[in-house]
Amino acid sequence: MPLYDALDGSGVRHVLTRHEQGAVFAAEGYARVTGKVGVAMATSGPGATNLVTGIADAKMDSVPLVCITGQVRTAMIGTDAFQETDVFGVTLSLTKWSRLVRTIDEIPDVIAEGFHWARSGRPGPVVIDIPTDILKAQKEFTGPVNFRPHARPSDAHAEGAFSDVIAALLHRAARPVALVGAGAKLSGSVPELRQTLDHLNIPTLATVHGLGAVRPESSYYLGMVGMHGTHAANMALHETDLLFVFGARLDDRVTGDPARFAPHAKIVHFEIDPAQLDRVRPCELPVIGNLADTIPALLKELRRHSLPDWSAWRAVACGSERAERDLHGLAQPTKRFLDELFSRLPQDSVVVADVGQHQMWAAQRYRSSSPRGFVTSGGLGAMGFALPAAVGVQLAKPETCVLCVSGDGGFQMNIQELATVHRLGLAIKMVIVDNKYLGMVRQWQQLFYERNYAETDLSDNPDFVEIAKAYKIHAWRLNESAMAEYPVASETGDMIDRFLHSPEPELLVFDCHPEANVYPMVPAGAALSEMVFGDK
Ligand SMILES: Cc1ncc(C[n+]2csc(CCOP(=O)(O)OP(=O)(O)O)c2C)c(N)n1
Ligand SMILES: [Mg+2]
Repeated sequence: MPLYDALDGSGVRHVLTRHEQGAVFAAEGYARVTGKVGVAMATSGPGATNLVTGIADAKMDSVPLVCITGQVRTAMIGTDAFQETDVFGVTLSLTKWSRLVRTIDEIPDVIAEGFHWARSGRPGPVVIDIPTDILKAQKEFTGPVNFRPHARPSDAHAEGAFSDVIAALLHRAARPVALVGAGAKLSGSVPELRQTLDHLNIPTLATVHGLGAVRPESSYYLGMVGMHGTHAANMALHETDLLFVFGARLDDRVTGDPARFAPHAKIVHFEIDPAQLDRVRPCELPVIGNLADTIPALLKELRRHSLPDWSAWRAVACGSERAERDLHGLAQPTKRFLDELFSRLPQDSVVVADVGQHQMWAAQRYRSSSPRGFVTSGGLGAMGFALPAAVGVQLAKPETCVLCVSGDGGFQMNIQELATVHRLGLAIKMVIVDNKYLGMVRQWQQLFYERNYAETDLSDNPDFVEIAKAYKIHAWRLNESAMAEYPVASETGDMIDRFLHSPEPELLVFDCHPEANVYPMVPAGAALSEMVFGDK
């Protein structure tokens, strides 16, 4: 209350969500599209613990976040006071940096240092816990703030230092590949990365967070890697003998069986966080630093060397026999629907996806070259992320079309944020891919548990159109039969256009086949070369 009392009229814009998890995901949405620090606040105890999932999510996906939590008064700490939780302790393993404030004098420095750690190096979450007596105390701020970040040695030394090694590796390589992760967009080095890739002209792949960093129309681009990546991308990884990794941590959804990941490759890893190196196996050459420094240095070196002729390898890796292979028919209408939506989106729109089958279909169909245009909870995979994250994205970019794609399960995890959407009049375009299942889990039950769909049936879903109405949000329903004709009938197309271009919030419920599956797929424990393309 003392903080809210002071905030009122302070000029800082505060957005009230309906659940603290909504607040932290909204702050993440804001941070993910702007690169600026998102801030979420919550009261002590249950308010603070409701932030935990968002903090874990920000840690996994390198999102700059400052969470400010209220704490019981200093004298009561450790007494099991009313609404006391040791938030510092609870979030210790999830934060980059955290602090329990003990005196009012610390506040300016703690805030400065917190924001510094959230956005410096590999971005991540910070927690600042402030007891209520300190929030109530008054003191004139006379400045200055004493905190000064430690000067880091310049990354410029990377220049030259690795050129000979890279040149030698390149000249010995017959099948080089580039893998692009989140680091390119986080560091703001996408233009330089694209120049580098154009120069290298080698088969190039993206992780889910790398989508948009590579121009999808580039002749050398093979699409997304990993469990639901493209056949071409995964085979290129399996065959490569020299792998450039640009800002990706090689998570297990990317590598498949780590023991059999890129088995022939020497790895050159461009990475800001040394802790992410050698996770799968030792790399031949780590290039530690901000990609904004190391990629331009690489490009400069590359331009001084002539490169071998890799056209035969390019022809194999990008060849038509590796074109999209998905022999599973039941998901076609949903994929067409997403294609239809994405192709009608205005340029520079942002797609926010929740977690599950719809997320993977959306990632597979996403074809934009907007580096921060695809927002999803990748590392943690937190259902309920999309709707509140879309709130944060739309607040950060009021003029941008924000398309939120959720599942019927995940949408119900933060459905209360429809009230925030309505209250703020945010023109978010919300889609629920309604397959009446916790679909991704059901898919695994079908494939690996003999179709025992234990506790994944959502056939008693509420009527989402009626729910939206109760929140005073316009809603529609579209049956997958509308996608039987392709290209779609003009009325369907017009309806999708009206939906996307409406100045109001809109919800569109798409009825998806309950047993539609995501393919291709690398089964758990398999190598990337062991993809399956449809149901047995
Ligand atoms: C908070 C949370 N709980 C559980 C899971 C495990 N999980 C992953 S996908 C999924 C099903 C998602 O169902 P739905 O939102 O309907 O999306 P669909 O897969 O059907 O498209 C579940 C339960 C998770 N990722 N996050
Ligand atoms: Mg579902």
